[in-house]
Amino acid sequence: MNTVAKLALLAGSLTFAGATYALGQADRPQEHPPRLAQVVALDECDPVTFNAALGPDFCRNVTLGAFTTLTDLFAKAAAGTPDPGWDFEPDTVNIKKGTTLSVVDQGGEPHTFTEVAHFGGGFIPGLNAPGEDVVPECAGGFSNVAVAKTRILQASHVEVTGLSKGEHRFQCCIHPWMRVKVEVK
Ligand SMILES: [Cu+2]
Repeated sequence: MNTVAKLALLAGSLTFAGATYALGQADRPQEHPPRLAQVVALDECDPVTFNAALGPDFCRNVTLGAFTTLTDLFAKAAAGTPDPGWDFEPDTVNIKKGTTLSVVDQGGEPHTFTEVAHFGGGFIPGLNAPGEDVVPECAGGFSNVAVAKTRILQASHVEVTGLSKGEHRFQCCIHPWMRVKVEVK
């Protein structure tokens, strides 16, 4: 084979390889859909009052002037009208089995993303709705390893995998009005 023929053959196989690669890329979204769903935890903690009571750096300044003081947060919860600035978004997630749930804390303070059989109160009685008791999954607070493992710190995330088909409920064990329903199909 002369050099020209070898080069032509090489060029042909490179083109073929390139085409195969491109086809593989194009096919990927259908064959392997992105199995990741994101949930965001939000809050509007006031660094001055939170940190005075709970320690330096407990609440970090992330919102732009939209703060709720620690006293107001408790007062609103006790009145049965908890602060909507403390929130998981979205409230409902529909996923296929095998999807990883990534929960990121974009708020200023820690939260938990804890699976519960039934929504209810958290482990800080003063933040629960009137008459609401702590749910078993939140009992003991962070001294309970099972609860501590579901904690999400500021600017970090947790990943929830292996969810079975059906409906799952997650809530924050600190701010129990932060709730998410996950439907797995
Ligand atoms: Cu929370």
